Amino acid sequence: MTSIRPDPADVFSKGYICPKAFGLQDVHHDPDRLRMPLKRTGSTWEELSWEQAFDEVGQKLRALRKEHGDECVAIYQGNPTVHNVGALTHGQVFFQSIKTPHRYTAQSMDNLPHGLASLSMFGNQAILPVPDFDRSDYVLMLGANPVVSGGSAMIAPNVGSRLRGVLDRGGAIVALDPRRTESSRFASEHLFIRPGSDSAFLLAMVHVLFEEGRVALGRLASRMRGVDALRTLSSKFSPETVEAFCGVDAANIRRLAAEFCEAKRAVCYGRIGVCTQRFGGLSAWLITVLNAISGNLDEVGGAMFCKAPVDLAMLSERTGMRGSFDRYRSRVQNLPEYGGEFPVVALAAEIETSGPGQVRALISHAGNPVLSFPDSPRLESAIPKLELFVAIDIYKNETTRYADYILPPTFGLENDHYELATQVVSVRQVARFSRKLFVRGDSQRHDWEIFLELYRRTGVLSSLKASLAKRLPPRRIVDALMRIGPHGAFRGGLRLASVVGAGGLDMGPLEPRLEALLGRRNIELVPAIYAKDVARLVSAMQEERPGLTLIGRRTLRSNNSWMHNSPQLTAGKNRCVLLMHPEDALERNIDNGSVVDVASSTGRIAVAVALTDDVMPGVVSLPHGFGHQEHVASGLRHAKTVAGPNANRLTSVEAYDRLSGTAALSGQVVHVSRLPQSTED
Ligand SMILES: Nc1nc2c(c(=O)[nH]1)N[C@H]1C(S)=C(S)[C@@H](COP(=O)(O)OP(=O)(O)OC[C@H]3O[C@@H](n4cnc5c(=O)[nH]c(N)nc54)[C@H](O)[C@@H]3O)O[C@H]1N2
Ligand SMILES: Nc1nc2c(c(=O)[nH]1)N[C@H]1C(S)=C(S)[C@@H](COP(=O)(O)OP(=O)(O)OC[C@H]3O[C@@H](n4cnc5c(=O)[nH]c(N)nc54)[C@H](O)[C@@H]3O)O[C@H]1N2
Ligand SMILES: [Mo]
Repeated sequence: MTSIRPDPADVFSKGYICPKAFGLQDVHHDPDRLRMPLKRTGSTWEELSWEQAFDEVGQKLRALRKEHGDECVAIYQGNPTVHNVGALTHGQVFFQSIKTPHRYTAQSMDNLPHGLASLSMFGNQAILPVPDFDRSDYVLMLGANPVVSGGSAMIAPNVGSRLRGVLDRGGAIVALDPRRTESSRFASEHLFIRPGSDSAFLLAMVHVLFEEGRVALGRLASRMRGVDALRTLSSKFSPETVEAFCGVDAANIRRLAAEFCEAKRAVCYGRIGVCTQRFGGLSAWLITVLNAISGNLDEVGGAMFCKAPVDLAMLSERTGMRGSFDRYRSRVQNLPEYGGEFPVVALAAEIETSGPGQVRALISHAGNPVLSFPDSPRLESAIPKLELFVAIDIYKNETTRYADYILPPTFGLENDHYELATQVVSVRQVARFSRKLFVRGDSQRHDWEIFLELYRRTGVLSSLKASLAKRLPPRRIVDALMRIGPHGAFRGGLRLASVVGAGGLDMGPLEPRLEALLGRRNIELVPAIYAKDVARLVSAMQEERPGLTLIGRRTLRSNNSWMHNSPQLTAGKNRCVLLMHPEDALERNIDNGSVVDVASSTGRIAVAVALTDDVMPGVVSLPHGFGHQEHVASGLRHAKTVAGPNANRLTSVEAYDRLSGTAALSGQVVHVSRLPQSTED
């Protein structure tokens, strides 16, 4: 691989490329990348043949299952599994065939509240709204920074130019964020909002819509239930009642409500900032409520539903697998199940606490929980208590260094690529498939091949089924699903070969489709779980919260915790700094650039501070995914030279949305003080 360049002919990106993509070259050639299975005995590592590794892992898993039952096995599926087509087509089988409640994925520190809102309001967690930015006249954006993140729960290349398009059309973008972000700079207006207060702000918006007679249900009026309940629920939340809690003036809330309703096509979009907080469930629900009662649900320029080539929403309707919530609860903390998984905040205690149902084995696929989980040091100290830890990962990193076995798959351009999961939230109906550019070596295995072999050796899949599945590589499954999908008839039949042949296909902008997905179901505006949770918000509004509030930050050249071994992506200045408002610094006698002590209820770190009025007074911001230097036993030789502490030393597993179980990574109370040494410098 000599260079990576954007492709101007690409139907979707049109020549836009994310800076992280350049880092793929470094990962591809990375001498630290693992290519053969590793086995750890104490602190020594030994390379194994695949045959032997599968044999040993299979045997150990079988023995554990026999002795303690399936529920002693926990599985974590990390973020990259969402972008790995084989992990989705084949990985899920393992996930489902081992009868354990201990399934964990990154979504419980990410988008779970959005899925829960869809499940509760539309009856299906896969019916996910996507903001139709390209045709909207008014975008109200909360807790998202798509110019840096590349868009999330919304797939749109070159978000910056799309946002600029809204303003060029004479529209407006209002960003509500405790930090004036890179995306806020594309907005016509940015307002600070106090972390964790979005649900109160949104209830006040709803309140004004009712009070001023602006509620307009539009085309879907006859399908909506609970309008009166919503009016009653929001009646206590006048803008004047919430302004102090939110840090947004009542007059501004009233004005925004009016603007939102007066715009021809408006959409409210909220992302991780509204999800990974104390009231993630309420906030995600209220975003869809606001879109619904302003007549912007399933309408052009509003919150729409993508008819993806592989139509996972419709497939889940047809198969009746619409998702679930709270069918059962976790053993130790009594946390609700969602879609057959427990929230990640439950895992450490489930390993630590003995008794029937204790987690004794962990299979981690494409995850780095020792950096990415809330209170990650606690998980780190729980991991050695496991009887077996198997990691499927390309690196020996901060987490996998604790594994008994690391099974390293092929990576990136050695794989066929299709965005099976995220295409459902694409802002256009596109089909793009990238053939692998490098043929894997004989001694390498794809993620999906590793899964199949594990199922077989563990005894969850018969040899016959495993060998049949082996003849069905991910691309064949994608092809079959495309043919039966909604575009199967597009230009004489959409199939993988036609997509590949054309270099990708664009089948146009989003089209209204919610009624087809809902079938006979209605839209529940006020599902009981939310009505009940509002009481918790009311009491939080009276609380005093001393100290500063910590929020996160994503940086353009980081990808959560795992691309810092790329020299290209980590060149230049230290990006893992604590942003602090000058007023807060003055009060604490803290100078720009000095190293400060940051303490929370769970841990403390030392970090360099950068003063800026881009953060709200009372709020400090620190990116996650760093902390490599603290882990000398990791095999990431370059990452270990990258500065920056692990933000998740500060986040607590006790901080989660009581409704959904989603980790509250944002909104942790911290105390920041000058370090004695920094005076001497
Ligand atoms: N404080 C704080 N913490 C956060 C967040 C935050 O905003 N603030 N964000 C949260 C969010 S949204 C997420 S999604 C999580 C992410 O956290 P994780 O799910 O733990 O994912 P990553 O940190 O991205 O680590 C990915 C791992 O996958 C490996 N990998 C990469 N590609 C492949 C592949 O193709 N196959 C395999 N088998 N392995 C691969 C990498 O080596 C790495 O070990 O972090 C969460 N943690
Ligand atoms: N470059 C880069 N891109 C990424 C990633 C990465 O690590 N680096 N990670 C990927 C992943 S896994 C994900 S899930 C997506 C996430 O995509 P986004 O959700 O767009 O991610 P963030 O940049 O974390 O944006 C969250 C915003 O919420 C704000 N915020 C924090 N707390 C609150 C609050 O209580 N209320 C409000 N209103 N705002 C708040 C933060 O200041 C921040 O601006 O990004 C993906 N893209
Ligand atoms: Mo994420």
